[in-house]
Amino acid sequence: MKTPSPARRVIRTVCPRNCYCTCGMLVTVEGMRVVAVEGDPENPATAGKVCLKGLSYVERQLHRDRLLKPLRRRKGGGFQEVSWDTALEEIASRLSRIRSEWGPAAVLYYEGSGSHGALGALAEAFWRPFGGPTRAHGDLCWPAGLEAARLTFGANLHNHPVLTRDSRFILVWGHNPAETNVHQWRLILEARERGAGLAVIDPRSTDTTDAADLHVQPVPGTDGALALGLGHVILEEGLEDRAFLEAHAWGFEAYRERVRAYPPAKVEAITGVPAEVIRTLARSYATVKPALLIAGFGLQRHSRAGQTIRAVCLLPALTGNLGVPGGGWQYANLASHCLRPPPNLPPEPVGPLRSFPTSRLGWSLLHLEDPPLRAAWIEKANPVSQHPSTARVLEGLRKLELLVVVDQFLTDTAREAHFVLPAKSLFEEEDLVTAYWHPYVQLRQKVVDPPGEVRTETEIWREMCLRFGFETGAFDVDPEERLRAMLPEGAEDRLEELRERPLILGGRGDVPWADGTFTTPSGKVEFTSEEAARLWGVDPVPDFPPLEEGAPGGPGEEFPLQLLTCKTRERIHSQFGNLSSIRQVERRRVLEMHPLDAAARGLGDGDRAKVRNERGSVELEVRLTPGLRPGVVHVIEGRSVPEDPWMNFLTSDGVTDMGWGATFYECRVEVEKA
Ligand SMILES: Nc1nc2c(c(=O)[nH]1)N[C@H]1C(S)=C(S)[C@@H](COP(=O)(O)OP(=O)(O)OC[C@H]3O[C@@H](n4cnc5c(=O)[nH]c(N)nc54)[C@H](O)[C@@H]3O)O[C@H]1N2
Ligand SMILES: Nc1nc2c(c(=O)[nH]1)N[C@H]1C(S)=C(S)[C@@H](COP(=O)(O)OP(=O)(O)OC[C@H]3O[C@@H](n4cnc5c(=O)[nH]c(N)nc54)[C@H](O)[C@@H]3O)O[C@H]1N2
Ligand code: SF4
Ligand SMILES: [Mo]
Repeated sequence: MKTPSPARRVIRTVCPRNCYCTCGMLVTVEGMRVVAVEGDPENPATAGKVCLKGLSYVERQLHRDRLLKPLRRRKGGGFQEVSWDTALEEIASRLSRIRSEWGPAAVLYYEGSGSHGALGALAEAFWRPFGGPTRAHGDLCWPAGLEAARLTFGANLHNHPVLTRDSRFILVWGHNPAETNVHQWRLILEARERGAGLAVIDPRSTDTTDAADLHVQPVPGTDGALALGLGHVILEEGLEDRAFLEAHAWGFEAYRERVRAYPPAKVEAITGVPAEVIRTLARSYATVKPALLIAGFGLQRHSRAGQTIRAVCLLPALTGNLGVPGGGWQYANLASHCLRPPPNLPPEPVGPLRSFPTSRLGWSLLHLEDPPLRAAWIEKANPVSQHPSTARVLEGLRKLELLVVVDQFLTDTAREAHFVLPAKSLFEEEDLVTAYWHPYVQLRQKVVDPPGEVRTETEIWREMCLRFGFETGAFDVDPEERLRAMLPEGAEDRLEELRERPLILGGRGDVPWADGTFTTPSGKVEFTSEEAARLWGVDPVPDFPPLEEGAPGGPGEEFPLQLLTCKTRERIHSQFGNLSSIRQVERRRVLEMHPLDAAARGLGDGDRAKVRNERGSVELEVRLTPGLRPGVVHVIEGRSVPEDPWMNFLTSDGVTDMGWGATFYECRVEVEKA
């Protein structure tokens, strides 16, 4: 056995990726080297396990591609290393000139989801006194569903994840937890071992659907109709929970009227799901108790997202599954989102501040006026890979006078920058991290110092403030005192405890709504929401307006196939794909296509094919995939290395009906031999 080095130590920290799990981790360090990562058994939801990506941090931490010094674009192309002073001086002087010539709104500040941590808010210490840059609102991910659930229940909360084990029937809808929430998957499998039924609604076959008793494959984007159809059967057969509805439903009669218009035969015509399957699913879900409905973010990446999630999330209320251990509605759990902003932030600038829906980034870079965007600062984001309508994003970024990107790697976005500033990793700064599936606040303890000349974003913003002569009060605080002050009122003295274990500090209980209190305007579950109509101009009762671009039979028959670009187990979006530990095991990017669709186009397994629409075209190898719903094609999203396809050249920069989300999965294409 190797003798442990005297400097060998194990430090508790947390994975800050945009991932449901937000795993607690124990990191072994020797000197300044991370030598092992394990799961933290103190986190009851993530139970001492991390995924392959978590394990791969050992490779990622000091990977040869990691940026260690600031880079400045060379005149003839390529980059040269420069000192921090040179980089920040030049950036500050160019930003300052643009601000005085065009005003602060000529600068875009955009922060993505690359790393979660409460200290990210320190960017405000610079941008507020700067006068307020243009920003993006909404996001690329989940906001339509968040808003739909908020309108219905008053908040986004769900049962403690471990209560999944007590479920007797689990309905997973537009979600692939076997890949995207591996801890939820572990709990679902435990419930299965204890006898729970599992139904999955997904147009694709996935590891999740492979384990189900019932796999339902609707036409993508038609789930609103399917949910209304299930409501129809449940009411027609008297399977609703009358006592719950009498006490807690608002606007129920209008909902009853609405679902009357969605009998199974009509829903079959819209969704492609046989009427008998709709009946079977409705009966299983409404009669086996407690039943848990888990809806994914994949369900709401189209323009009717909000109305769809409203229709889906009423089903647990209709069947009396809310406020019940083992039952419930799972979409997002914001119970841990209870932290306060960092102390001493300067006040917000007065006056209207400009922003645009995130998915419209490319368009906004190209077309915003008064003032046009002249500069952008992008951190924790890789929009050239991750935003829709890549052609517009690239063109928009290329016309900027100044693009600053803060990242660990030279990503597709960083390659477009005038300056690339090297970013810290998760191990290099102490921070607080919240989650969106489990209820724990965790301390991301610092594990090692940043390598090379890497600086934390906190230091970068402080330096920028100094260069502009702004107050640095938000930075001149002891880092531990700052984190203490960010804990919720009354919990300030619990920072030391967080070094030992994750804590529930939000105080919302393990089973929300067990007391029947809903924080909606009516105090009840809103089957009818006047607020939805007022804020978003939608029907107050969930309805099913067909997609603009999404569904076959609609306009655009020229592009008859629906393209989905979903997540994969081995990466988080554009992250991790550059690591050899990941590349050794991950699946290739291929065009998954139903054999019937392929045959109709003279394509066979392994052929090169061109996927195209009016926005762009991408070449890929065909993989015949009988498990797909015919009419649907799929390619894994996220671009980490040059050989990955650029799928977002094809996607549209549409905006969801609520919450300003993106419409990645409302994407029609045609495929032909390349
Ligand atoms: N390994 C890994 N885990 C991740 C991530 C990652 O990149 N990698 N990303 C994290 C993030 S940011 C997110 S947002 C989540 C997303 O996690 P999920 O909610 O699982 O989202 P998606 O993979 O987008 O879609 C899930 C499933 O929905 C199906 N689907 C697509 N359109 C429709 C539809 O119209 N109706 C129905 N019924 N199903 C549809 C897709 O075929 C897909 O299998 O995962 C998080 N976890
Ligand atoms: N076609 C298609 N496109 C999609 C989706 C889809 O389903 N299909 N899903 C969408 C969804 S759900 C999401 S959430 C978005 C995600 O979009 P992004 O948030 O842009 O995604 P990431 O690839 O995770 O990129 C974040 C970048 O952050 C960097 N980074 C990591 N840690 C740090 C840090 O501490 N500091 C700094 N400065 N940088 C850091 C990483 O190296 C990476 O380059 O993508 C969306 N795009
Ligand atoms: S990527 Fe997700 S599952 Fe993997 S270690 Fe991080 S939080 Fe856990
Ligand atoms: Mo996301």
